[in-house]
Amino acid sequence: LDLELRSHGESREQILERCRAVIRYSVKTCHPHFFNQLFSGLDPHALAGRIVTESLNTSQYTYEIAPVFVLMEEEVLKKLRALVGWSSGDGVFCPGGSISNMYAVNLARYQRYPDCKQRGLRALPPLALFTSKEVGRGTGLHWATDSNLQPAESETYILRGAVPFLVTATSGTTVLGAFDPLEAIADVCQRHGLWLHVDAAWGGSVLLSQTHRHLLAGIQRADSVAWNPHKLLTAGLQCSALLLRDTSNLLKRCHGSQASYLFQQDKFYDVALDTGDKVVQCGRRVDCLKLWLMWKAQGGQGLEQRVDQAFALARYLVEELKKREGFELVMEPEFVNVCFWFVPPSLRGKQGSPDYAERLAKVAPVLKERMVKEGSMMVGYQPHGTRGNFFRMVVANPALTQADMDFFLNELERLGQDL
Ligand code: ABU
Repeated sequence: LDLELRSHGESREQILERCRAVIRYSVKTCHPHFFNQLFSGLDPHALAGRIVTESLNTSQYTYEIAPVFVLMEEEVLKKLRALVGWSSGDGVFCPGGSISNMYAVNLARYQRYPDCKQRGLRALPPLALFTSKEVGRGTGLHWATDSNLQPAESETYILRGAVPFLVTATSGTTVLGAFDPLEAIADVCQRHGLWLHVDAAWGGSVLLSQTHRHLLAGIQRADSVAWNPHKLLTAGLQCSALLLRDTSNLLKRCHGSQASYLFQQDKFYDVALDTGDKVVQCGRRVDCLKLWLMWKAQGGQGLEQRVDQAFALARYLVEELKKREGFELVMEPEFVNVCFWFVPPSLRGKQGSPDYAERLAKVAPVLKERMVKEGSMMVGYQPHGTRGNFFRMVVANPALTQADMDFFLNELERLGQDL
């Protein structure tokens, strides 16, 4: 792979060969045996939307250069909000779920301290946010997870120390695919006047399924929701919505900087259509068309079927896995993340031995190396809390069949038969 940039240009044939090399050496994330991330698969309509978006090459920040996309973004956000359970509100597409979550933190803080932009953060008292242990490190106060939030325990935390301003709950955690009990958390937030943000980047698409949307029961009580249709809905990277219940223009008041070269107030159209001041970034990619076009083609019913099919295939995988020697579930999945250890022949029946956990944790990295070097499939692994490395299989690609689940189990057995 020749990456060096030179002073002379190359011929069209050479450029075509460069393109082939890029494709040859890149990971084919749309392949049905790519199980490594929370996204996989290629929807042809979403792809068409992405090609049109790239070709038109505009920025979502002003109506004057993105008239169709400004109107379309609002229509798509309105649809997503309706699935959350809101008939009004606000929102914006962001560059990924973490940025959506960060914006929610900004909004919760700004709502409580509207003068924080003028006074600066040092003028504010120490602030506390509450989140599940799954979410990460930092200064937030944590509750235990596996969907075991104890609201009473959290209330005890709220009463001491810094000023609480925000609770973030998760609908579909990254590794285990767990869903926090939103009704119970919303009760606590309501009692204490706290902003409730739901990180549904992964699990938000479950709202499309009449069968499974109960997992997010209570989400309509949130103040903000992050939802990434580029994950389970395969809209294509990236497509990450931040949805708000707010109708008071909080996004613009919090993030806006009124750049006079973009957001002139004496334009010939309604300047509320200039959405660029809703975010701290300036240029903003068009992320709505791929989802809009896919939705037009599939309809809400087609997308619902995809979600239901993913759940059904994950259940099939779990049942098949249980029939085989050498596979040990980490937990019964709530979602389409199937987490398990592959126990190789040399470790079977040795569960009681003192070095069992240590030896088991070394298995996943070896199998991963083997599958990547063979190019046969790709699945992620990680340690988690006190648990040693285990595989996280993600059943997300709409092209998957039961045969792919069988292949997956057979392939792990084949790759690990000599261990
Ligand atoms: N935003 C977290 C996604 C990580 C993953 O694909 O596993």
